[in-house]
Amino acid sequence: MPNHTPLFKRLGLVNHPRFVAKPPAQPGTTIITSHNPATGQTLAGVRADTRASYARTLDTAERAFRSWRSVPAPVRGQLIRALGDAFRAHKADLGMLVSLEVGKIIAEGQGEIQEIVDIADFAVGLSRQLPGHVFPSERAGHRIIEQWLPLGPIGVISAFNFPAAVWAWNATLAAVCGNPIIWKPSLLAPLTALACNAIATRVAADHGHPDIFQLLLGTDEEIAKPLVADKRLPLISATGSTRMGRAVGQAVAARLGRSLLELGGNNAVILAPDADLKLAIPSIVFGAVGTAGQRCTTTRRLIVHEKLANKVCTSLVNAYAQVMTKIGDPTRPGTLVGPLINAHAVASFEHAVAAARAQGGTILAGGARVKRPSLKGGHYVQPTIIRAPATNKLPIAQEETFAPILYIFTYKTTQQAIDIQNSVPVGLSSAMFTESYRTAEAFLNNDGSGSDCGIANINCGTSGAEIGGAFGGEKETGGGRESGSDSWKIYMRRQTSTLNFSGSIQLAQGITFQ
Ligand code: UN1
Repeated sequence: MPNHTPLFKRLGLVNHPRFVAKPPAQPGTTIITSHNPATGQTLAGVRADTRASYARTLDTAERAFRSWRSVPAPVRGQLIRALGDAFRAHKADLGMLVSLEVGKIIAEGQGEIQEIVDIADFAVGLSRQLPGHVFPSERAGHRIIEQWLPLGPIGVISAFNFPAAVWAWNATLAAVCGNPIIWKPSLLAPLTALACNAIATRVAADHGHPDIFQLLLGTDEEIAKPLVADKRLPLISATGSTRMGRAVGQAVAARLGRSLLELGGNNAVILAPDADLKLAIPSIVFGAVGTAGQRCTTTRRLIVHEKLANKVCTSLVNAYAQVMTKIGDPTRPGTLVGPLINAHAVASFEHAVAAARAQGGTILAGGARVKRPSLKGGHYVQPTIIRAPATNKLPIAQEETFAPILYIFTYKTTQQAIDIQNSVPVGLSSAMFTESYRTAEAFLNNDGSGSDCGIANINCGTSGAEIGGAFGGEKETGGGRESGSDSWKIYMRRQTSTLNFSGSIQLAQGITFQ
């Protein structure tokens, strides 16, 4: 078994009071054990939080808020600048830890850390802006201004598939907005969370604010449920399944808190009859197979014009034949497809394939577990293509299965393609490949009749969004927006002020009251 101790040492894990090098075989709930999905072996463990440490964490966050909010925003930005530099310096090691813990190939593990560096850069710039508005008043000698104020401690719940970047989207923006962060990561990626949070805490301590990044690790009963219900957290940002988001959204709404939900996706690529297949095929393959199909933005459906269908199926089957030879240890250069996260994910994959078969789908590629002796213990499945029957009816494709399964549908008219694309309950990402301006505009139509997703791309796949745009989606994706654009506003409270410099009192709406 490879020795990961040097890596853990470089990341400051080995001497961390919560790190458990050799967790007991039956740890119960006091230690969260991390497993390598590529081998099934135990990596290490992290001591879980308790009700008592929960209470301390919340008290600390409240205290930290009172001092952090008074630091001028551009000075807060300097802390985030140092944080970005620290992640730059640890990019290779943290990327490797992500690969070990959740099975991403090296390039994607590092890409995830790069996303932290990118959002940190964005947040530093933002720290000099946080722009408010000035509005004309209807009263002479008056002005209306709007300013944005720190909100309070922010709860962040993140999923295993982006175990670092999604925390950073929230943490960097929330921090420049003047808020401390309490992070409840996935129990499937506790080491990545511990390492990232330790780096952030060290940088924050160097800047005199040791308590703005805190971690709470524990079960739903012990930690997540109390966190979501806690009135001291004005905002809960949660990324994960629609089922989880529904529970979080309802609990937060019950206390009239604010939630930012980034939930499931069932993302489609539409291939118009004039699509440039040199662009489309590699984009589809990366979108469907990258991260072993475990991104919210994974391409799960291909909606191809009937004229192109056979040709596209053949090209994809050929591309997948090559990809099949590159399934394996994600930490090895050259691997393109790593494992799924655990045995449960493999069972969901098998369930979806069986359902598709029973519903009349044809398996064009893959469809089974990978049973290579060298990959024993790992949760590997074959990237899979399933063509829907001629009726286009394949109910299983309505569901998000977190695995590399691509369902193929055909269409005749652009409207039909858009209708199929919009027919699922979620609405995160979407893409169309076309050389025609008119067809592209039908997809993006500003009357809202095109794609109903939060992301709609032309000649660019569904996954791998940059941090600069707002990220999130509609319908059962939850409606939240994270990362770029004006997503920062959710981490602040808005205040409208009317300023009277006229020297007299005038009432609005022309009211006289004497
Ligand atoms: C997610 O899967 O939760 O657009 C986030 C992408 C990445 C982020 C995905 N930048 O695929």
